[in-house]
Amino acid sequence: MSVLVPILGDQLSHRLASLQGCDRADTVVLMMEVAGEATHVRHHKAKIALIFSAMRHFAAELRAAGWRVDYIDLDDPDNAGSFTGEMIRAVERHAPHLIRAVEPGDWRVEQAMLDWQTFTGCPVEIMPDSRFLCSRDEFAGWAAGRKELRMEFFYREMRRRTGLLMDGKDPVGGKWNYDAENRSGPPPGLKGPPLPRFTPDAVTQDVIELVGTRFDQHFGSLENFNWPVTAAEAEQAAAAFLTDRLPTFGQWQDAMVRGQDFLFHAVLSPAINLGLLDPLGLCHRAEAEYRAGHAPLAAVEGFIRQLIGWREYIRGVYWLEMPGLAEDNFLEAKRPLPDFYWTGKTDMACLADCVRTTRDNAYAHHIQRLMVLGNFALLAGIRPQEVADWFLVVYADAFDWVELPNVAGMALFADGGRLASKPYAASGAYIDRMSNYCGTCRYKVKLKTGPEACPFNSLYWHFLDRNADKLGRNIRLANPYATWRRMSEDKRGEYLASAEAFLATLSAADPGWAR
Ligand code: FAD
Ligand code: DLZ
Ligand code: SF4
Repeated sequence: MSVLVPILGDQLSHRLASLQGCDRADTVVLMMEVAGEATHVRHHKAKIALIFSAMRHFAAELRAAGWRVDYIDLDDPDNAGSFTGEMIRAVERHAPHLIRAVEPGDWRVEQAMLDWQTFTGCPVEIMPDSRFLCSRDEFAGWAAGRKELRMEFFYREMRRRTGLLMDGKDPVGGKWNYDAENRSGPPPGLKGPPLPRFTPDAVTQDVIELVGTRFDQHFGSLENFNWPVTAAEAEQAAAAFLTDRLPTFGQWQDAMVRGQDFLFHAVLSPAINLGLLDPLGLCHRAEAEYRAGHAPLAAVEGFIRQLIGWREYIRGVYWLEMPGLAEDNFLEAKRPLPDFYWTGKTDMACLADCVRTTRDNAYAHHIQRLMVLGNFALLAGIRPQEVADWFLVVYADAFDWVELPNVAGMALFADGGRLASKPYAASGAYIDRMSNYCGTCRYKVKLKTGPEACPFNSLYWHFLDRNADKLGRNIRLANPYATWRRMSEDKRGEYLASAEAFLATLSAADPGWAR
């Protein structure tokens, strides 16, 4: 009689709840490379390579630590191609008395897990994922009775709970949030320090070859593969961030520079989401940098807010709002995703650069995702489900629990404002202020209408106008709506006609890129 412990590709932590208290002699750890996970949406090649390589390295570490690991390769001729199919086969091989799993990061996978007992005939225990600070139940308790879920209030509770950046009951420095100090546009020549290099070892090279062959039609490049694939490599990446980039992380957090793909960002989200890095440990180390005088408070608070605030909050929202969140479309957006999201072929320099870094690195930083790629989809009225598929495919850090609330809630307002108090809609002026994109663009950011004008400018007003019945009473949009109403009818007509003319030039993407 043994316990079967399945470990999924984003559960690669030695402290995983399901391993705790298990007797190594009596436990079989099951790890499964299954085509169904790579193709339910057609993930970026580098993301699949990262996950398979990290899984293979983690299996080797478990074996070295004395665990018995049953590892199913993608190329195994008997591979069933799905988690459930592999669970059935594993129960036949090992005849366990219990399957002990940790809740997955995807509602779809949890639905499958809930059926494992029926399909295998073996009892299934699903444990909370203790790698998060706030459990699903705790978040639901916090959210109960609140009409709007604001991250800021949740974050303060997390600060109190963890004691991070606290002086007794008060926040260090007297303020909870230093976001206002983290919004500088880039000066000419702004460059981030180089990222540490992780030369692919034999395991990673094998996986890169496998992915290049099996998933050659998927989006994205494998050429620049430079992700940490073990906890030790992730630790090197974290150490480099804390010394080289954290001190300036805050100031340039919202800046975008053409060709500068990482600037001062952590570039740690894939490692954190896979389980190779402990987010709370990172926060303590960031706080230590502040206390030692190596990094300013605004930068450290900003970083800690992302991890114990945004990351935990986003996960809570996902489980609270699923499965409805996946179908939400408050603004009734219907336009298909434009093909340039896949090809990068657009005259809009900002979008072209964001798609390029996405294709080359399976990475774009937060403001590129929110204020360029997301903002365009919001203003142009792209169907949220197509946008969410795109975001889930293209980023190495994208898992449903974190991608979907960020896309549907934060970027597209598809949840009608449960997550954000107003849509993150912006015209070209914002992108111009925060980037050096506009100088190289064939469109003119200062022009408001006409074929030479930046499309974001007319799309912004088109968005407000067509959604006036849904957004017109939002107090945070009172100023832009007042400005819109003050414009002459001719001016408004010019904006709307310009936007319509631009929208008519968009060609729809082949949906086969995503599914
Ligand atoms: P940094 O900017 O250096 O931030 C530090 C860490 O904070 C990140 O590593 C991440 O773990 C955490 N973090 C910051 N913001 C968020 C957030 N909004 N939600 C959750 N965690 C956050 N993040 C993902 O991990 N996976 C996704 O699929 C994803 N999709 C996104 C889609 C959209 C439309 C938007 C606007 C944001 C999305 N994010 C996603 C959040 C954020 O953009 C990424 O976490 C960040 O860009 C990762 O890069 P980094 O490690 O350099 O982060
Ligand atoms: C994303 C992904 C991919 C591409 N492949 C696998 C896999 O073969 N085996 C595995 O265990 N996990 C994989 N994953 C990650 C899962 O999709 C992820 O664990 C679930 O979506 C839950 O977050
Ligand atoms: Fe983007 Fe408009 Fe600037 Fe061109 S002018 S880079 S489209 S914001």
